[in-house]
Amino acid sequence: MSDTEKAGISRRGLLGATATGAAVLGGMGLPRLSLMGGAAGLATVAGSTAARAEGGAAIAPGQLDEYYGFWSSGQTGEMRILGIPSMRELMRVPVFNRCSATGWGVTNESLRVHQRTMTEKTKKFLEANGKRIHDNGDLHHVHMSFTDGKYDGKYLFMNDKANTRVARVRADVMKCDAILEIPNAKAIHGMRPQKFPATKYVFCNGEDEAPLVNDGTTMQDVSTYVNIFTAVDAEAMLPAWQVMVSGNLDNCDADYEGKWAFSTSYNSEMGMTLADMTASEMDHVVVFNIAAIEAAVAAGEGQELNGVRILDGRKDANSNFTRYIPIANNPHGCNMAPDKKHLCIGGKLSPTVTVLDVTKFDALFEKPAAEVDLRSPVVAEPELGLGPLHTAFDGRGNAYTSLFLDSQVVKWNIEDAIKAYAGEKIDPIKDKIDVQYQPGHLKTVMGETSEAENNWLVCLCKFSKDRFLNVGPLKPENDQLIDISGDKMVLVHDGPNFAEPHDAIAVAASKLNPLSAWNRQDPMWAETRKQAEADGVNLDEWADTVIRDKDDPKKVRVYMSSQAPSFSLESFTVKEGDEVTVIVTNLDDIDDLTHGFTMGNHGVAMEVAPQATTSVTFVAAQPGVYWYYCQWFCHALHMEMRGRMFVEPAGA
Ligand code: CUK
Ligand code: CUA
Ligand code: CA
Repeated sequence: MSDTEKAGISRRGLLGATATGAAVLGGMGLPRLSLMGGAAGLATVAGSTAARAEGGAAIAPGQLDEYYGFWSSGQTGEMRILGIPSMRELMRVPVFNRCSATGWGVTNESLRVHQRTMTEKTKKFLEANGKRIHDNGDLHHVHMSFTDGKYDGKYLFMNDKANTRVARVRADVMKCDAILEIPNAKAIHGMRPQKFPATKYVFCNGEDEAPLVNDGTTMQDVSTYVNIFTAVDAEAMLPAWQVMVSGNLDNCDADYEGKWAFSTSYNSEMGMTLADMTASEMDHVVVFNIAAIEAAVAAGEGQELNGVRILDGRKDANSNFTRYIPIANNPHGCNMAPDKKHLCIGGKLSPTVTVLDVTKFDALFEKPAAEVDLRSPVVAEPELGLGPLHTAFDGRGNAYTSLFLDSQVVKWNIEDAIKAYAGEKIDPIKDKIDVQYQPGHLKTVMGETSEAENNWLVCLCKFSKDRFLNVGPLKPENDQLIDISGDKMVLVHDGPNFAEPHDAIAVAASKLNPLSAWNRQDPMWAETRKQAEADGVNLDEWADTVIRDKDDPKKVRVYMSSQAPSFSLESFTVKEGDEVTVIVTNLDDIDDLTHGFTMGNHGVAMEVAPQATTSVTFVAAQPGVYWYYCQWFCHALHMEMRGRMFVEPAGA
């Protein structure tokens, strides 16, 4: 429940109130969501209706949001943190991308994260292309780790469809600490953490099919193609097991009992062309039986390939690992309701959402698949509008489905839909609202957990068209904030966003408590500290040592400390062609005192946050003087925080 609801005041009522009312309410224990009149000078969350245009919900300067919003960024490859309800962007966390500001993708610490679970094949492939890592990604889904069906504030997991990867961000420092390239699968799309009893696994859908042994020998023979479902060990960030399935895998979710995972499949046809992929009347939802899979893995069933045990859960294998529930052709969204019972499948090509009662899944596994009614868990199938993609939930039994083609969000009641399916004369649709335009995912506050709230809905629109000043042929997306506290949905904010948030989650601020300074012993630089120790350098003190490697004289390590407004070294000398590693420890521990290290004309820059040790390796260019400087504004004398690298001719 939000502060506002606890205070017994409807937010909708507040939205129309005056500045005077705000002052009064401000004294009533409403610390964050404030009201405003036109002249109050606050950052307005503009209302969409005439009445609300005069005022709106706002977060005043200096006031904090009630919720963290974790946003995916699609092809940008990073995770973003927004405040809800202000929709202010708070931070960008580079993950699969190369970040100019922080040095992610270039610093040694980030390269280690990237390379930790890279296959030999990938390494060879990248080296052949003159690269050390893939520095692009397609990050569609970001989800937090769970304990007992609730967000536990520990990790955030995210997928990379482009390079078949899954990454983890530590919520204590909001940095990525693991990137796993999943073997045997292709294009990780849908991805969800296990909800109960805790996130032991992260479930990962392989969207594209390929030969199981993908070595070029059977490329043209599509009968050798398979799709792979992977469970990743969330703590080790290594694959735990895989299941071969019939049909591709799109979105997925997990139940509240730790028994099932489920995935939508839009290509049960295993077609290679659009015509082939939409040929059937029906596709399916795959239900994965976790206990049966774990038992088979423990018994050594199936086969091992690239270090992972793979079970055959395809249709004609008649295993007890999977069941295929027929669903109208080309479904998309896969959303488990906070009532712990109902799974909602977005019809996409069909105007319906199919509601499955997951407590009826046990019966599907009691007999061979051919002997059970695979549609028996269907308890409702309301017709909601055109292009239903994803569904979000509040804590009152309502569902909110995005209608891509209709450019609307439809609010409907799950129990009413079940009654209507059973023959009662009742309309499950409660409200519809136009959104701008073409929505994909939509999110309520903690609606993917057992703690769904009833206040906000974020709708991630794929097109903004005319909603903002024209910025050229490439337009921003539009993340809209909708007030769902009352019977009618009310649009309260347009939030332009860069390519291309697919998904987001909203987490109560109380669930998280990120650090303001790094721990010196953080595993992120354990390796660097070990090297420093071997070099006889104490990183906890003012360090100003330049060391040439005894075994490999081309390698130079430059140890520096930073303390506003200076580096411990005003200059250092290397030779042309040397492989130079600069290690900077920020001895400042004051809140927000981040330094940086940029080496001029070497393509090198990195963030050095309070108490952090970061390092970067580069090859010294042609002889001459190169200035390095702190690029993170830190002090009145920040411009003076610089030094010289002297590069001597190689032969000298
Ligand atoms: S998918 Cu993008 S709108 Cu990748 Cu979750 Cu549905
Ligand atoms: Cu240190 Cu700017
Ligand atoms: Ca299909």
